[in-house]
Amino acid sequence: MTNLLDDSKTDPFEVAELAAKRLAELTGVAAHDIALTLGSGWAKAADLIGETVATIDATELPGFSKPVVEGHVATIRSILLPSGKRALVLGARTHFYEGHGVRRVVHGVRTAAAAGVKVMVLTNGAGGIKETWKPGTPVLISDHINFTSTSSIEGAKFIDLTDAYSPRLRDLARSVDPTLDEGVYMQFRGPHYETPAEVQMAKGMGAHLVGMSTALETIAARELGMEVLGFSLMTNLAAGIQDHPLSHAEVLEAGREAEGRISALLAEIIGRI
Ligand code: 8IG
Repeated sequence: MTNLLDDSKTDPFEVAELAAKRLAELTGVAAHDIALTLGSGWAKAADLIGETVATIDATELPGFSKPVVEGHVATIRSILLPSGKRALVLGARTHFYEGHGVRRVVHGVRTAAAAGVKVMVLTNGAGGIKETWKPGTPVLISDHINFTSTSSIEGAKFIDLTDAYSPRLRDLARSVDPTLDEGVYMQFRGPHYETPAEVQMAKGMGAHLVGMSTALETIAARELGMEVLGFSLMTNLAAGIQDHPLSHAEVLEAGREAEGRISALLAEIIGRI
């Protein structure tokens, strides 16, 4: 399928501007303040943060395309928060492992920025390296290691990534739940999980979480000056840390079990931003 972003001559920021303009027309909301990408286990937060005023099919916006998984509809929801702020929930993220290139991976983030968003909330499901974490534990992302061998930046733009994950927002999250732990998230390409040897390498490099998203999205958000709040749901201990093989079914089950709890936590945090 053709996509505007696949043409190297098109400017991805122009496509994001077009998408934001169409978003405003379709939702009737001129600008948004906060955007959320809800990964495995976090989806229920969308129903808890406020009143959904519009739901659109992402494929109606320039640059977005049909999700690869049959039966999946990528929706974008505009939500009015009790504070009067406007939130955008970006459904069905494009993963780097899908092979459509980095532009498609970060198009939602760029569209959010073009729609006026200043705070980008990125959530995911991840494998945990800290043995003390139990599946179902939400972890604040304190920093990342981008292990994808690529960048979401095009051209010679030198983006500072010190405090990429906003210390202000991390403090705010901990004011809601002081027991929240933090960790360094390492993005692998996937879609296979790591070998136990790779997990030991990640541990040695300083990672506490391993996953297949988020780092490239954070880089794109920082290029655009957005504040980032990152959360992982630790659904499984990483390969070789747990005593049995990883299974997608087990990951989904841990997500389902934790969903109500962590979505309520995230909604409370969003309410204070
Ligand atoms: I959920 O153990 C989930 N996503 N790379 N490794 C990687 N991604 C993941 C994992 C994991 N668990």
